Amino acid sequence: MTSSTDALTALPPSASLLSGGADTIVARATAEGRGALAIIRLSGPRAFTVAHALGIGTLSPRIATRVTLREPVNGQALDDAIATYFVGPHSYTGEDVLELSTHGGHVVPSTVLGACIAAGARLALPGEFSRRAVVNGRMDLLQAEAVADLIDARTSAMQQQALAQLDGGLSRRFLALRDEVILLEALLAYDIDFPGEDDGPIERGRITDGAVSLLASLDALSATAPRATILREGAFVVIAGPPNAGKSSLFNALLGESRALVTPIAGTTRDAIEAVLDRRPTPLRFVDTAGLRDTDDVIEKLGIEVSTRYLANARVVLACGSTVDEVERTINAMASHTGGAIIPVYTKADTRARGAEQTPESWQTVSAESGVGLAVLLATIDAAVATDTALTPPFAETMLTRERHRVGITQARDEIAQFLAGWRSDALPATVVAVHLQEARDALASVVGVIGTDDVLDRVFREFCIGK
Ligand SMILES: Nc1nc2c(ncn2[C@@H]2O[C@H](COP(=O)(O)OP(=O)(O)OP(=O)(O)O)[C@@H](O)[C@H]2O)c(=O)[nH]1
Ligand SMILES: [Mg+2]
Repeated sequence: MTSSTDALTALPPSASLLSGGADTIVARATAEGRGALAIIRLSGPRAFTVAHALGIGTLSPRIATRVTLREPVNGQALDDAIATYFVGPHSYTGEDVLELSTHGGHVVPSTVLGACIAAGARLALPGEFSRRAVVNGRMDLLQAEAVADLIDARTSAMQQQALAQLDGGLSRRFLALRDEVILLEALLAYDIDFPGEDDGPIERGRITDGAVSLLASLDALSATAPRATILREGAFVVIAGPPNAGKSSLFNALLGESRALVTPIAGTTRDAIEAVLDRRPTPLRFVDTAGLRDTDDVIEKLGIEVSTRYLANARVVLACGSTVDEVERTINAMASHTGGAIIPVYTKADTRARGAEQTPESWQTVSAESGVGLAVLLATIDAAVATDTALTPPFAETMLTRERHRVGITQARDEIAQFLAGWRSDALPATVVAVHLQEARDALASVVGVIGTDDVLDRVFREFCIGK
């Protein structure tokens, strides 16, 4: 994907930063580099005029058509390509959209892109296609973020989460909460219309109950945020133990690739190395750490400090050792450093004759060399993560995936709490406490993008890549 700085410098000074303007944007939607095909996407009122300038004749909407693309000034052939035309509003952006599937590589896509610009289009800003889709009501802001998440997904759990959000799951949840606020406002309106009537149409308790239950719903949604982070980044599984215990070897074997340096020299790993294993339902983020021991070596000391910090965030600790004594000492050393589950791991099984040392049933015996015990160890880690109460609630379709969502919920929550305090004390007129309900409603609506300001859109789409 192109970096945003190139696009910004290529932007003509007159171009509107807001979408929905009269200009037609173009971008390469596929990644740069060698590949079979590239997609160049255009959106805006001049999309078809640009197509015409490139030598494309009549296109039927939504029918992929083989075309010869030509340089607009000298008519030189640029590519044998496929063009598909979508007439607005029935397109991704809601505008007229032209998609050109060209041959991939470096030269063809960039000359076609250049031809589109020569024919009157301008290079799109990051996320500008999706921004236009939001402004034109084709999707809401949460769905646009889901598009970005789907593209950026590193784990299949994140993929599933993003698809659910794209389908509108999170939007519906936010809008349902907003509707609860609107209901409270309606109930309060009765009270405003019939002030001081003891037997007014609405019992005071009904409004109180509604606000209390709304607070609980907001808290429940807030509580999903850490879980979403784990789905995106993986649950921390820290591999700990004395130097030379075989931690880096185990790390490499579990990930199926040589990521960490392995040597017979104790103290090889100085800095923590992380890598994600895409497990379902919860991805695991393994951390290989420096061996824990007392040392005077400054660099090794720093490494051990880092290990200790990782331990604090660990959901699972693999307490490794190549002797029973080492494993036991590791377990004891871990207990005070972590709140995660500790799984004792007896390493280098291939080096010992069967039954040479008796180990408790609950220990895992593994060999990074032969692969013995790795599958069982992984299943044991999955089970520990599945029963980890710190990771509840479990996977839900609606989770807060960004800080922006959490901030919106927190604002709404604060306003409802202030409303409730004012309403309970009965010290303020209903019209005054009602302002808090309006604020709560607006906070929830702006997360979905039902009401949006340009700076909210700017902040969201800045993170997108070009062509999206
Ligand atoms: N035979 C055998 N040797 C192993 C196994 N795992 C590790 N080793 C050897 O043990 C030595 C230390 O392995 P590492 O994986 O570097 O150990 P470590 O715990 O990461 O060590 P530090 O980073 O120094 O703390 C290396 O020579 C490995 O080849 C195993 O399963 N079987
Ligand atoms: Mg190591």
